Amino acid sequence: MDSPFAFSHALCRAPAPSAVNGIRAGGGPDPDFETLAAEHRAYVAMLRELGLSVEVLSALDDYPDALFTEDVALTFPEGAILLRPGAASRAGEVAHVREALAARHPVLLDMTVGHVEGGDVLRLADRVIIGLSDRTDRAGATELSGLLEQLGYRAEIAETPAGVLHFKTGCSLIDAGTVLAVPAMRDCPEFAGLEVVLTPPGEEGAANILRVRDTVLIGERWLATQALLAARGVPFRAMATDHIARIDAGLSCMSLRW
Ligand code: CIR
Repeated sequence: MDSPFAFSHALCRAPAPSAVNGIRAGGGPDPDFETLAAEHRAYVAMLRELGLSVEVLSALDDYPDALFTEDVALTFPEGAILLRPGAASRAGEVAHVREALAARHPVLLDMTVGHVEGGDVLRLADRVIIGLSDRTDRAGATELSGLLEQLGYRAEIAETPAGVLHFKTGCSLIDAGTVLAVPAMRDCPEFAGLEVVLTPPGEEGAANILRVRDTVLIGERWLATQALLAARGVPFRAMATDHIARIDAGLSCMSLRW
């Protein structure tokens, strides 16, 4: 199996003005569309700077959350899998990535039952963890495990703590052997064999980092977590994410990578 970070391609989607109405669990201020769009452009530019070939699909105003391409498919060098998002308002997004993925992936598999969103799927070096959540159910996770096996990946099904939107809202890989996790996920049994580094107090929102090749992307406001990465000698780039975060998203959500 390849490194989980050795990406050469990414698929993104430009935000539509309706993105300000994206799903969000809590209250808080609305995102400002121009600022959110600027955050998205900077993200795409950063992926390109890190050497990826990035395709940016056109905005879909009927789907406020469609810029979060990570949730509607899984992509690997061996092929791609179209998912079934658990959020009803997001189900229709899947059809809009099919063509782009079919053009790039000779093997394209479909889920047929249950629900899985890509934010609940964490790829490790030797396996894939599928977190059950309000968006991902056991029927979907079980079917997805079989589809992953067809692509040569072993899957494990895990629990996501209540109140955490997606599994990867609460954890991400720093490197192949180290996971950054919120304290509520410290004892996740599927992390056995990995070093678990906890987000510093008050920085639970930092857990959704994105490692691309040798560089970790992290939200710019998470200074204590950045210090932690610096102390470990991990190269990182700080990104503006405040307005994306107002609709419950972080750095992994805005792309599919392979
Ligand atoms: C949603 O609730 O579906 C969007 N507002 C945020 C999706 C974030 N995606 C992710 O964590 N992978």
